[in-house]
Amino acid sequence: MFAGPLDESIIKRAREAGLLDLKIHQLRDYTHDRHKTVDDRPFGGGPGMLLKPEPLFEAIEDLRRKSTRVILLSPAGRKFDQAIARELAGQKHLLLVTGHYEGFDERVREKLADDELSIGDYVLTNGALPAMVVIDAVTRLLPGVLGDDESSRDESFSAGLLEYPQYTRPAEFRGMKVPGMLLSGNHAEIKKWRAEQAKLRTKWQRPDLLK
Ligand code: 4FV
Repeated sequence: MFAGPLDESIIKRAREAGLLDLKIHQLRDYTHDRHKTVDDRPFGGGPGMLLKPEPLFEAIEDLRRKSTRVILLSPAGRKFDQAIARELAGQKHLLLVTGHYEGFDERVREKLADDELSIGDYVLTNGALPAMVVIDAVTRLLPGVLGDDESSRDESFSAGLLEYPQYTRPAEFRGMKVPGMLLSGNHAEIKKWRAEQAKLRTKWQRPDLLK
């Protein structure tokens, strides 16, 4: 699952530049039975399978260092957002534990997790996608990853607001004109107009952000 999304564009460049050291670990390497078993049926019955505690405890205890933040990805986690992405970008080592099947044995959550994140209130087939989302959002905030022209300075959520409307050439398309303010060259006025637009759009589309 991880081959592809993290081997392209900005994330790929960050890895090649040594700004991000990303390793994917095979949980089955932390099993000792012939079938390399990582899952089993839930006690008390119920559908599906659960990730067993032993391989996860061995893997996390093997990979965890003093500065490590062990983060479970699951629908039960706190909602991941830009503020958390900024927080995680300041950490030295993140160990992301991706869910699979119906989830984890509860003892993993109780004993090993420093944090638990959800990327949204919906259920995915596995935790790899949430992990990629977190890796992508955090990596682009690492110093040196985004070039000047790709700055993360005044983008959506940077000031807790949605981004202001943006336009590029042509100045008129099918009778739709770019707002004159943006063609004025008056940067102080443009900055004010953009701040206004960001507030207006947030008020309309995401009033919860203003609260
Ligand atoms: C999920 C989420 C998520 C639940 C069962 C993986 C799936 C399967 N993770 N935010 N939403 N995980 O749906 O983080 O194991």
